[in-house]
Amino acid sequence: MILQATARANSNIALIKYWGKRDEALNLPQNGSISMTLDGLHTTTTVRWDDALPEHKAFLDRKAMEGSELAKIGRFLNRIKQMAGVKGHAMVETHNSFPTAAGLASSASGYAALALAATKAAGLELSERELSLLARQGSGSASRSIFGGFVEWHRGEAPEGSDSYAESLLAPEAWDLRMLVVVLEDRPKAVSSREAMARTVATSPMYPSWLSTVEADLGGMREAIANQDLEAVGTLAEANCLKMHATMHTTLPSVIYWQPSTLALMHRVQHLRREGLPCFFTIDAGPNVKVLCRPEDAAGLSHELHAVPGVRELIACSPGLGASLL
Ligand code: 2P0
Repeated sequence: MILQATARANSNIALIKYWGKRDEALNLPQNGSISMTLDGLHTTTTVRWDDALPEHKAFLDRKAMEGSELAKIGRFLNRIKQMAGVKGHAMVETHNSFPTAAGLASSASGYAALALAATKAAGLELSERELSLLARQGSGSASRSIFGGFVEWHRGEAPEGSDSYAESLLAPEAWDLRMLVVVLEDRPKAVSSREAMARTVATSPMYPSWLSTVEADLGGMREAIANQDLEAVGTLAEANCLKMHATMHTTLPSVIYWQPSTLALMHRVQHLRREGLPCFFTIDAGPNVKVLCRPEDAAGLSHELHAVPGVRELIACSPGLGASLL
């Protein structure tokens, strides 16, 4: 018997970051996080469960996946196989709408699309909350990509993770703003975000400060999103991002994802803001910079940021939809 389904999920960018795990196997976070799901940066995944397949196979943009990446997908698929009681193995074909080499996070959209396609193909009808719990086990940030618009992933307390799932804070159509994803010239990441998080928790003297202030950041961000207040969202997001990077700059050995062009963009954004343009940056575990602004400022700001040396590509994203079947 052959069972097949296709799903699509958008990527997301955290405004209050997920940084540090309390359980590495279950991807349970040390702190809650809040994100915006991005329209236009998506992963489309088809899963086919096939009795005759002797092992799981996965292709990313037509290239066979192998090694630790395939093993990780295999563990995720085995969990679904067990839940659904399906026989055989899965054939996974996945495509990103953005170049994987651009250094944009694809694990969030990837595991959200995979969770939906693989469970649907296996005959399971999971709620959004159940999908979020499942996607989290593939990649923490994927728990948020199940939902559209503005999303909070709860830290939870339960040791087995049953209360660590994401929920919608504000629907994508409720508030129109832009996140400009500025892609910089890049080389392969020296340290994975997984490793950087673990190192931070283990060695950064700044990490306790991160944990002691993140609840206040989450509360402020919830309120700022409810009020649709760009100034408040942007100010908090920029400060939270800098605080996260301060924890990783102070690990042993330190992790510095910024390139000279990253810093140039940070200065440019702050300079434009001083001149009266409401724009705010956030940066994840890599050199690329994301800039929040009003829709009416997006074209002019894109033009300004493109002029910064080292900028390779700029993608303007609106709040996007949650994961869906195709
Ligand atoms: C985030 N990042 O909240 C934070 C901010 C990077 C910086 O989630 O190990 O791929 O798969 O749970 O979700 C990137 O880490 O990590 C991330 P795993 P993930 O978006």
